[in-house]
Amino acid sequence: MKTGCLYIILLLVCFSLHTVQAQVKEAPAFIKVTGEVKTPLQLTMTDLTKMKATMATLKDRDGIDHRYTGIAVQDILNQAGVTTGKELRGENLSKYLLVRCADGYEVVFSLAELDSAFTDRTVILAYEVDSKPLAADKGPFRLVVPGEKKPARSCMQVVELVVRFAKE
Ligand SMILES: Nc1nc2c(c(=O)[nH]1)N[C@H]1C(S)=C(S)[C@@H](COP(=O)(O)O)O[C@H]1N2
Ligand SMILES: [Mo]
Repeated sequence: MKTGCLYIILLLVCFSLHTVQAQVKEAPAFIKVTGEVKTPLQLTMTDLTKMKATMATLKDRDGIDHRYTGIAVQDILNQAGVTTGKELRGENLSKYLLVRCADGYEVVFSLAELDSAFTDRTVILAYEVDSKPLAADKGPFRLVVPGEKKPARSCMQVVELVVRFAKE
């Protein structure tokens, strides 16, 4: 009898642990930079926090402002040897960045949209919101795209930045 009870309790514990784990699907604590890059990268939280920090403000879907800290996407692309700044001309203007997230959500930007030679708007890969790490279901990394009417391209749980040519 006693062992039967223990067995049932053990089963219940295992089941509840499994359910808790299933609720929060965590994204990995690193991002990959791949595609049309000189140097493919895998950047951890430690790598990113060593780079120059940039702030950006974004309203959530309830209209409340939040202050995000992260790295300018252009700086990350530069580190991977992507054509930015003076190199962003001619056929390179047909390149785009595909941002992939843990839940399968994907958004794209033309490289020019992310480049300070073309725009004053700075898109960042954020690792903190209001001076705190991002929540597990939103981070560890979130794109923050200021100056848009919707926060829909500010994608959460970013796992990969892929650079591609729009034409062959
Ligand atoms: N990975 C991922 N990011 C996402 C989404 C999503 O479904 N998956 N939804 C987007 C949409 S449509 C909105 S409105 C905002 C909501 O951001 P908030 O939680 O800061 O309000 O997240 C955006 N980022
Ligand atoms: Mo949305």
